[in-house]
Amino acid sequence: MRNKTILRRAGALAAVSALALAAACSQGPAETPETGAPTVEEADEFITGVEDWYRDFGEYSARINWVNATYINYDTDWLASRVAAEGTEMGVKFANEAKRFNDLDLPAEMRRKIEFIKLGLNLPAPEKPGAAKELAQINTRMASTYATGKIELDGETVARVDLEEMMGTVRDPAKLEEIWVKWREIPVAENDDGTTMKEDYARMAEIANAGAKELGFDDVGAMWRARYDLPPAEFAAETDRLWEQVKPLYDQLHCHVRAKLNEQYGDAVVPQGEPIRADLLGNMWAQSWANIYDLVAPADADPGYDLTALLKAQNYDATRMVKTGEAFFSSLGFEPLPETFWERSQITKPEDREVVCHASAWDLDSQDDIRIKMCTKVNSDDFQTVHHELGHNYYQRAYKDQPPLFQGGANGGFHEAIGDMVALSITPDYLKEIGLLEETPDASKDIGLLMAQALEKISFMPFGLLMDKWRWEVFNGELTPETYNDGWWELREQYQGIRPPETRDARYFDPGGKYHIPGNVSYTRYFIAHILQFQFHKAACEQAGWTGPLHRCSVYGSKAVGEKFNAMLEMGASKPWPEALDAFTGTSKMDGEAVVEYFAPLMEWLEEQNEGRTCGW
Ligand code: X8Z
Ligand code: ZN
Repeated sequence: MRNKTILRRAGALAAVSALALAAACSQGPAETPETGAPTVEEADEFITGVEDWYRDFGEYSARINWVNATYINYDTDWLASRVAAEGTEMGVKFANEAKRFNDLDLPAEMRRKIEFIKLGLNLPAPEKPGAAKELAQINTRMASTYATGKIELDGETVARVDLEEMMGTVRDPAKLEEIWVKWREIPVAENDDGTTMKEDYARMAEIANAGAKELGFDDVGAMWRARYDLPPAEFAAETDRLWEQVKPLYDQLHCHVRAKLNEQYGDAVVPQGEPIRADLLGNMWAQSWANIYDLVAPADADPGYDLTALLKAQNYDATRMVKTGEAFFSSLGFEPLPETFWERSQITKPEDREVVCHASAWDLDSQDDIRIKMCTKVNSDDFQTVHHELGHNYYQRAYKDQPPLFQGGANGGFHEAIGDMVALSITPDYLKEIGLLEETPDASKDIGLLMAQALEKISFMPFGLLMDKWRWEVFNGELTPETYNDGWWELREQYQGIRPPETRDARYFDPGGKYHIPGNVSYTRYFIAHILQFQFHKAACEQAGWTGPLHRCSVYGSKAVGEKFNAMLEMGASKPWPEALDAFTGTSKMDGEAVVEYFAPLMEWLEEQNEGRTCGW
């Protein structure tokens, strides 16, 4: 997601440098701030300068990036690249200036801001002239290549969103393989200037790593891991601990899904005891398997309805899906979205120009100009995504009165978990209440409901974890361009138990087929979010007085939950995340137990189904 959090932070930092310079000049020639012993007053002045500039440059940068993402052409790429370079240059200067206050005893809030200034850039560049510009050009080119790459199928150019959708509906393995393979030609195809995304990626890693080292980090990966209020190594261990908690569930799901796909496609296509072919799981990246529900759930365990079919039957269009999402937040007590949201959002794909279709949420002015950018399709996947994106927008609005450096999620995972938590309340009772469903299925359908949810959420978890494990290995030098692809498939096999439909030699750059790799959006946030959203959901259900099974709980309409939720959202990034977590859930520890509890009945069912099967790969 090229969302505001990243853009604005980079931009804001950049702007401050110039401000600091102006202030230094007006103070006269006495003593340069760099040489004198730093004081708390100087730190305060420095932070104020950074934040002032942040406000101004952040909005400027966000508006350019919005125009670029919703109208990709030579000129908007030029502008986006220019503003990114400016932001990086300034951000690096500020991060270096901030080091001056490293040993100064500061009040907690100021210390936190100084640390944020040092960590603010998503990808730093070295101070060497030209480095930030080259980095920005590379990143803009990678993002555009990903968004606009053309793919032909049966003699016609097919829109990328249509190909994504086809991965969920086509059931012919040969066709699936064809789409899957063609999608992955883009990252190794030559751009107009003869470069490829793969080469660009390698150069990006080189420049950004040099930048990270200059700022005192081991590499970019260490810098990304440092954003979680923990030493980087401890954070990595924490993600592994959470994965171990949910892995038994994944292993059982994998075993069952493989057995059912084997029934569908036969031994030649889905051999038992081996990793599953990645193109058969209903999704371009095998990150969510919800679209193969019909293939893997027994007939007597259907969820009682098909949400895509219900939306279509009731003639929902994209805007109505967003209005429905808004209504959920309103039921919790949140103010309606501003009129400008509806005027300025991109809710469906414009036909007359190139755009970034990957969904994102934006906060253009750090106040009320919030928007989403999607190429929404009327289906269950996008109904979820609408709630996901709105979660970002409501979070952004809730923390708008925080100082600029604290306008962000408690950590990246929180930002990704807000809308998802709300979407966990899309239960049969809720669908009935809003008129989408006539009759709610009885308890005999629970395994079906849980299966549908597990195919969405549990299948995601190893993917959510390995994306950054791969990047951590790229940034720390363990992987080189020659081993990028092998390293990718090793992780895909190890964590997800999947394999490519054909041999993928070192020439390929399959990670580049996933938006967040050319977009440089860190991904551990989504893994964390998949744990957190269940913790939030459980806490919310308890606050609402729910005593039944978690998967049947909807907090729709609960003002009490909304109030407490808002209290956490309003904090933004002002406090270490354990405090934000505690404010809403009463615990300061991330914990996969809520996931385990939610899926307990399914786990039992899967273990029965898998009896006598050979699981694992
Ligand atoms: O990128 C997203 C959101 C935007 S922040 C649509 N997600 C990840 C993905 O699509 O890979 C949400 C789930 C994971
Ligand atoms: Zn998101």
